[in-house]
Amino acid sequence: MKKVLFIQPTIYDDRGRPVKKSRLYFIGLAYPVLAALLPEGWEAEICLETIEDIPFDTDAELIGMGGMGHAVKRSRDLAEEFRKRGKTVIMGGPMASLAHEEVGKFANSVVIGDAETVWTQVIADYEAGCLKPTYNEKPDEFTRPLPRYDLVLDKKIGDFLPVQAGRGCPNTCSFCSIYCLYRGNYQKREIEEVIRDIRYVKELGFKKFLLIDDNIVSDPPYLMELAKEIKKLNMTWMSQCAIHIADNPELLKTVADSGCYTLSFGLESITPENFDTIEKTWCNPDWYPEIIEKVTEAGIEVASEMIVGIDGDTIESLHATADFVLSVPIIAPKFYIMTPIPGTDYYKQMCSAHRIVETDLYKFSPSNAVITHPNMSTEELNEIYWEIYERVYTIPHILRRTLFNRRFRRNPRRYLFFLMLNLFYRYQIKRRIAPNIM
Ligand code: B12
Ligand code: SF4
Repeated sequence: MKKVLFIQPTIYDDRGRPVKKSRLYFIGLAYPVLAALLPEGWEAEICLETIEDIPFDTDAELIGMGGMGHAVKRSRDLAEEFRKRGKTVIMGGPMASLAHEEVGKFANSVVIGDAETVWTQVIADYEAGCLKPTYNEKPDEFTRPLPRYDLVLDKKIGDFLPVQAGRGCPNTCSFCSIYCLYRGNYQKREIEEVIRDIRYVKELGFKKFLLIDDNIVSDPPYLMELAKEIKKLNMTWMSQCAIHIADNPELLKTVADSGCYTLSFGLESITPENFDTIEKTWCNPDWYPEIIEKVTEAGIEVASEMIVGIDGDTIESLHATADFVLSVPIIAPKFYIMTPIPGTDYYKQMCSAHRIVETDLYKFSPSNAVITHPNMSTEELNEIYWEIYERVYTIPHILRRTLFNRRFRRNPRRYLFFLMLNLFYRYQIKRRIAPNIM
């Protein structure tokens, strides 16, 4: 048997050490899918570096790797080490796709975009000795076999598995990797196929799953039908979506009834003029308190993602952002410094405006300002980023969000989980690691 070793690399901390954890709650779906698509005669192994040592002396001949955002720096270092050892390294995933020229410098081959239709060709070309430097084929339809979850089941992962219904998003936010990869297209799988995967997750003994779609409300009638089918499986789930879901009370109720208990929203900012800058003009922050109230009242907790340092921000508006987050029932608020991800439209704009001050692409992290700002210096922006986090993650605020939450009695176990999550984020903030479950 020939073998591919898929590595989900970890990330470096601010002292350049690979971050290690005792448990990895979120696992990606790419490798269980790519393993399922391997032709006969090939076997696969998955290494989750955050919780496992890299088997450098592996008997695998192919190494398959991704790497998200600035975390691709770790993939580069691992790729170089494996190539010294005579292995062939294939890279893929969103970052490799958007920055394929850079990634191509250290990988033997880069798969740009979704790999379902091209992966068997990649393997065939490798076996024939004619691996191409890049592969780029857009699948017409979105279908795939059952993911090889069995390859991760004996690892220290969370109590849920990832499932995907659709990919891409109809919106066109200029800073977003998903817009720049899918250009406003939303591709969805047949509902029976998605339910087949969820049922399999249940058969494996899991009561929860993570719907890893970019925006589950991209096609509301589809989501309505999917949620009705999910309900029959009696499981709980979480996902991410645009705020539009709150405009449709029937859909919101159906999604909540189907077992959805957390949705993450890209709220981005409370400064209205910022939405023109990032081309997310359909968003109005004045609606946020009502939307958050509607979603939590439906029984779904709101997690939020916000950007710090869009052009319209001032030091005052950023402090007001922290006040806002503390004034509404958001269970897990997260912040990111405005970063032009290579390959995105926003990156191109920043390059043309000569506003990028950091030349090392691998330092484009969510806690490091890399572009000039009209109203503050990069140092001020970096400082205020951590100040906001410190203010939002004090022990009293964490307790208010979780244990003293008026919804606590509905499901104490759930809020104990959120308490642990908030404490974990606080622990990371104290160590100046941008909060993430990884
Ligand atoms: C789950 C998830 C996580 C999890 C698990 C991470 C992991 N290492 O797998 C956690 C929470 C830990 C995480 C962390 C981060 N993430 Co993340 N994450 C996701 C999410 C929601 C789903 C990933 C997934 O499983 N998708 C489903 C699979 C099937 O799709 P896929 O990964 O795209 O894979 C397909 C193709 O891309 C390709 N492919 C993918 N990998 C490979 C590898 C090879 C060898 C080949 C041939 C092909 C291939 O084939 C697959 C089938 O078509 C995506 C959003 C998204 N749409 O993907 C963001 C996303 C990938 N994350 C992102 C980012 C920025 C991060 C962080 C840097 C966040 C941060 N600021 O700290 C960290 C980095 C952590 C790390 N160690 O690398 C960005 C990446 C942007 C970019 N330009 O790279 C995304 C796109 C979110 C977004 N909208 O911006 N993430
Ligand atoms: S709504 Fe979210 S996923 Fe969709 S393009 Fe905008 S930022 Fe990206």
